[in-house]
Amino acid sequence: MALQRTFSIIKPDATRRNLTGAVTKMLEEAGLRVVASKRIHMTKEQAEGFYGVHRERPFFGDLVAFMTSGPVVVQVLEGEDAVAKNREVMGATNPANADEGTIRKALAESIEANTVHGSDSLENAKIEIDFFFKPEEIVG
Ligand code: YYY
Ligand code: MG
Repeated sequence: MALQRTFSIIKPDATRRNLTGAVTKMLEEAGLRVVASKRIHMTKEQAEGFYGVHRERPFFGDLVAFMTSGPVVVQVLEGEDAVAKNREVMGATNPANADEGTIRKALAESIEANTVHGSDSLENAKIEIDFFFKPEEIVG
């Protein structure tokens, strides 16, 4: 076990439905600590850059449109094995396949409007945290 930091986004479907507290509660109950948080409205350029690995995928345009359709809350989460723990509490990408007790099972609307983002590796967590946060914005 190791203390890690990971990156999370509470997506526009959740901010629209006033679920930022509900999502954060589930993250905290999973043992994750919010050590940085800010509400932003992503620009098209930010969303395209952030999801650059998906640029060639058929859903890329829709994904960028969705992520810029309303405010999001970007967060840094800290905890033991935070990367894997966050992926576990998020649930599967498609809420139809998500396990009971996960955020996406409980709250997501669709495979696109799936409520949360979470880094998929420690390496990507560092890259994604640096994409949105300055070091002094993270208070552990
Ligand atoms: O990491 P995770 O968010 O669970 O899934 P990814 O495969 O990285 O895809 C990123 C994002 O793209 C996903 O959360 C929703 C969207 N998406 C989609 O709209 N349709 C797909 N078939 C796959 C992904
Ligand atoms: Mg992903």
